[in-house]
Parts: sequence; structure tokens; C-alpha cells
Amino acid sequence: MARRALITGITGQDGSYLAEHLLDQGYDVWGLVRGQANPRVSRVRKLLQDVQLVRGDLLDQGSLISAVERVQPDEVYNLGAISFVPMSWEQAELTAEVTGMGVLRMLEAIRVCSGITSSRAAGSGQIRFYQASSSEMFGQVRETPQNERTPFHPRSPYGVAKAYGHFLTQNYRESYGMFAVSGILFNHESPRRGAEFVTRKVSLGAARIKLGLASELRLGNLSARRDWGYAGDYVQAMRLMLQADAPEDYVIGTGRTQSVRELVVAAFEAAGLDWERYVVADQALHRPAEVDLLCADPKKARVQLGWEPSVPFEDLVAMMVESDIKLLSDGGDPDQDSSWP
Ligand code: NAP
Ligand code: G4F
Repeated sequence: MARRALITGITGQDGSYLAEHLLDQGYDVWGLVRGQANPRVSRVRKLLQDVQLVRGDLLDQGSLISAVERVQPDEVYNLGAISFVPMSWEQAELTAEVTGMGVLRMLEAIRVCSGITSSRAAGSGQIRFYQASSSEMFGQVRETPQNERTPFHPRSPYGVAKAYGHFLTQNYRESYGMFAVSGILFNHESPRRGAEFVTRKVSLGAARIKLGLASELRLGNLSARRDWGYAGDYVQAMRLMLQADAPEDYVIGTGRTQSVRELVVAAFEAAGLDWERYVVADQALHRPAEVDLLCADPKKARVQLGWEPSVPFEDLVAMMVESDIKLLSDGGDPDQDSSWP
């Protein structure tokens, strides 16, 4: 019988790629969607016609229990979150509730539906749980590159909420014997990336300037460095983690790091533009506390899961710029867009 997966965050970037990947692998895929009339559901329906939808919200414990009861999943992928770091200062409490406490609610839904108690541990045939942890937890890094043993020093309410979810996942594994793991994923991007994140802001900015739709691009800290990979590769690591013999956490990244300035140079070069004529550094876009440098050591994932990234940084940036030039040339609106490339 096909394995059943329940994905929270199905309307987001990773949810879409993970759903496609699991469908390819023969899974029955269910996506949790929130809200009465969520406008982003239409693009899931359009792109992912074989995904079944179930209503639920990470803020609502009962809805998660109902969703698990209805779907009867073999695997749960918890990708739902408030994931935009600057928003976590503006709405710190909501971020804690969704990105942090949402993990507790999802784990509790699994525990209750599986009949696991302090005296009755999880048995074979249990639901396997994946938590979307983040390299933001490393924050002000203690060492470079960062691996599974590097201590955390989060620099945003988002990073703090993710650290809570990370330790809680570990705790449910240790307390109840649950197959619960965290993937500590470094930044991963694609043509489906939200327009608020820097890679997509830059690819859209370069595309708009190329097509004469804008004359400048305002950015914050150009010196920050990130380890950027392709989202399509990273969702494969999520599935591999849940197929492993034992539940363990893994760092997923490329092992390379580039600055935002290098990202801008690559994107404008891909569009055939001189970036220095158009990019304006704006102090107002700097964060209250910055994560200056992230760089993964993905050795454990390579050795134990056989996972490797396949898209180099320059190709990823060119892919995003080309996709945005096409989207805008075809009259698409990236903020309203109901379809995904
Ligand atoms: P994304 O595009 O921002 O998607 C976030 C998803 O969370 C959306 O589907 C959103 O649904 C859902 N969501 C928000 N609030 C919710 C709630 N109250 N209940 C249920 N769902 C809710 O994020 P992504 O880039 O795909 O990332 C997926 C996960 O990986 C996130 O947890 C993120 O923090 C984490 N992560 C991402 C990266 C990265 O570089 N992309 C790296 C490390 C970790 P709506 O449509 O309803 O808003
Ligand atoms: O693209 P970003 O907004 O991503 P950030 O903050 O690294 O977070 C992303 O990756 C995390 C994994 O490490 C995820 F957990 C999280 O959910 C999200 O997906 O910003 C990247 C860098 C930052 O240093 C920021 O200060 O780009 C810098 N930046 C410079 N100018 C900018 C801008 N970021 C944004 N969003 N917009 C700018 O104008």
C-alpha cells in the first residue's frame, strides 16, 4: 500500500516541492491548509492536482488532531511556520505561537492519535515526524562551518522559536521513543520562493529593471553571507531522513557561502545589467540583530543519507532570473500569482 504523508505548509515553497517529490515516489499526499478562503490554495490545486487537502491550523490543537485522525499518515512533515525573519520582530508573539508552539501542537496531535503515553512508548508502525529546523538557530555562529553539534545562538524571535521546536522534537524522541527528527536546513531558494526573501527580491528586481518596469532596487545589508542551495534538492533530504533506520538530526546545505553583494552581481550579470547603476543600499532595511555568516558542513547527510546538492549557486541565480523575466514578460504578477513555475 502507498505510504501516506501529511504536509503542513503545503502552500509554501518547500511544501510544493516536497509534495511533487513524494507524489513521484508513489505516496498519497495530503496538505494541511488554513483559513476560510486562503488565496494561496488555488496554486496548490493548479500545480498539485493529486494532493488532497485537509483543513487545519498550527494555532489550533483540535484541528491538528482531527487532521491526523482523518489522514492516518505514515509520515508528517511540519513545514508550516511564519518563516520571514523580519516579521518575527514585528509579530514576535504570533511567531512564537506558530513557529514554536505549532511544533508542540503537531507532536501532541501525533502522540494522542497514536495512543502514546508516558508509560506506553511509540511502537513499530508509528507515525514518523519531520521538523523544519533552520540554520537561523546558529545565529551568531560559534564556529564555521556549522554542523549538528554546533551550539545555537539565535538572533531573531524566529530563530528562538525554531530552537524551541528543535529541542522539543528531540525531547519527544527521547521521552516517548517517537521517530521525530529535525532537518537543520540552510537557505534554499527557487523560482517559487516568496518575493520577500532576498534571492527572489533580487531576481525580481533584476527582471523588472531589464524589462523597463523599475529603475532601482533597494536592499539592506549587502555583506551578510548565506549558504544558498536549490529547494528541489533539499526536500529530497527531508524524505531520506524519515527513511533512515534511526531518528537523527541532519544539517543540510552546500558547504559554500556567498554574500548578498555576490548574489546581486550574479543576478544582474544573468540579466545582462551592471548592478552598480541600479542597486541602492538602504540602512532602513537592516535588521535589529543580523546573522552575518552561515555555511553548512553537510558531511553527515552525505555519508549517512547519500544526499548531495545538485544545483550550484550561479545556476540557481540564473534559473531564478530567467524564470522572473519570463513571468513578468507574460504579464504575471508575482505578488498575486496563482500559479507556480
Ligand atoms: P514559506 O514559503 O514561507 O511557507 C510557510 C508555510 O507555512 C505556508 O504554507 C503557510 O501557509 C504556512 N503557515 C503559516 N502559518 C500557518 C499556520 N498558522 N498554520 C498552518 N500553516 C501555516 O516557507 P518555506 O520556505 O517553504 O519553508 C518551509 C519551512 O522550512 C518553514 O518552517 C521555514 O521556517 C523552514 N525553513 C526554510 C528555509 C528556507 O531557506 N526556505 C530554511 C530553513 C528552514 P499560508 O499559505 O496559509 O500562509
Ligand atoms: O532572504 P532572507 O530574508 O533570509 P534569512 O533571513 O536568511 O532567512 C531564510 O533562511 C533561513 C535559513 O537560514 C530560514 F530559516 C528562514 O525561514 C528564511 O527562509 O535574508 C538573507 C540575508 C539576510 O542577512 C538579510 O539581512 O539577506 C539580507 N538582506 C539584505 N537586503 C535582505 C535584504 N533580506 C531581505 N529579505 N530583503 C532585503 O532587502
